[in-house]
Amino acid sequence: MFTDRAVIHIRSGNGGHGAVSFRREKYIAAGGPDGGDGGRGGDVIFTVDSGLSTLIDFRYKRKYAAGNGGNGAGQKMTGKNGANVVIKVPPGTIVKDEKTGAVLADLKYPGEEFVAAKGGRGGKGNSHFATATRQVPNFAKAGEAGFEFDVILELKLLADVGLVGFPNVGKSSYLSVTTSAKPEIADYPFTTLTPKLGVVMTRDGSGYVIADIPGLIEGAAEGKGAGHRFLRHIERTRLLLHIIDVSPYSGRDPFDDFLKINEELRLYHPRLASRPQIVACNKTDVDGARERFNEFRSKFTKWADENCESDPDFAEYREKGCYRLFEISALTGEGIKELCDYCGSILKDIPQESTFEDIIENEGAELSGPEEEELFTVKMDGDVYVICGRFIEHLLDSVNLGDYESQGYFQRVLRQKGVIAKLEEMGIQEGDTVRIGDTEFDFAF
Ligand SMILES: Nc1nc2c(ncn2[C@@H]2O[C@H](COP(=O)(O)OP(=O)(O)OP(=O)(O)O)[C@@H](O)[C@H]2O)c(=O)[nH]1
Ligand SMILES: [Mg+2]
Repeated sequence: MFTDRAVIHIRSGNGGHGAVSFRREKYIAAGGPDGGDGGRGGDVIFTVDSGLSTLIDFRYKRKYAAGNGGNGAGQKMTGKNGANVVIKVPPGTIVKDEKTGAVLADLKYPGEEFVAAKGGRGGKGNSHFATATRQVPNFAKAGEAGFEFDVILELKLLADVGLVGFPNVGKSSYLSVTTSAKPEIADYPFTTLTPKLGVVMTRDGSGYVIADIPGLIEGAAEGKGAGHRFLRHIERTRLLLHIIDVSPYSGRDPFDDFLKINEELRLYHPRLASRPQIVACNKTDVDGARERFNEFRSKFTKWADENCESDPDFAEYREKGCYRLFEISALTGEGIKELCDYCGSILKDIPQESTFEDIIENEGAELSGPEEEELFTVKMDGDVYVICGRFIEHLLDSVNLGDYESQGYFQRVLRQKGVIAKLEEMGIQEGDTVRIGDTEFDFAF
């Protein structure tokens, strides 16, 4: 599968320093310490945005820094917390540590979040350090430094648009002029043997992925040629771009081509035939192509009108701009930009999640199965119950076990995720020792 990749630099904020200050008020002789705490540094957070499908944004912006916490001040004033930086990534993005190559997160679901670098904690002001014997604490704590490192983002690209059509109509040529992909192009059928992908940049700066699918022939749905395998790829795309050769060279009738390819799609899966489709007549630069295009247009329009009458779903599609006809030349570039932008605008109304969920459904065992099972594991180390799992270590990092409310939260999450049930199933008794990471505590739930 084709992967998109980007390396970016991230930095979480430093915690602010605690203040050294003493109360100064009229009529109060020796005021006590009143230095406030430093604010917390901002986190670097990745979040999954289903509106994105590529890592194209990271080619331009490579540095992401969260805000530093403000320093504490007198009168117990706490410094401001630094602002978090939230980095939006498309579903399916894997975040890796650039140095070690370790996978830090595998972000799949819209809305999912991952804190890649926590901001430093603010230092405590001197007001915390007064004791009975030390009434004038002349020190405060410095804020903790944030973290700074490079991460690799990797995305297995899912194609948004699938190019379909007869062999030799110019699908690879279209890919090569609209993206930076370099497919093989030649004047004979079946040049493209495996699907190729490329990222199209639209004028508004967003991107989408197109897949150049090897030419289909009649009988593909029955498994003729390698058609069946290619149809599986098309199944995953949100929009079909049907390319038709209107030059006299093809030796076939363009409208006949159009119907035949659609018939193959329908035979393979009725859902494919009703997938939004844009029709692009290519090679309009060739002599005689114009006449053939005009002929195609009148037959096509008649066909579309008839379909609208008999099928309300089709009418709705057409209203939304699907089955719109374009004239292009991949050779001269005519009509290409308009078509690219049009596909981009249509895609905005076709939800992304459904395609992604489809894939999880199809490849369920591979993608979602192990994730669920490996949420956490419990092992015995002598008498100690050892709980492992990335989520649980994150959880522990994010709570303060010395704090009553935090403890309550921690226990609730453990219960929700089934950790308590698992421990009980293993026969844990009150007072037994539980270990998570480096932290040990007594079981008391
Ligand atoms: N004149 C002209 N020739 C074109 C145009 N687009 C593609 N061609 C030529 O048509 C031939 C086939 O183009 P490809 O892009 O390889 O076609 P394909 O649909 O990918 O073909 P397969 O991979 O074999 O299915 C090549 O010789 C291209 O140079 C065009 O707009 N005008
Ligand atoms: Mg090709």
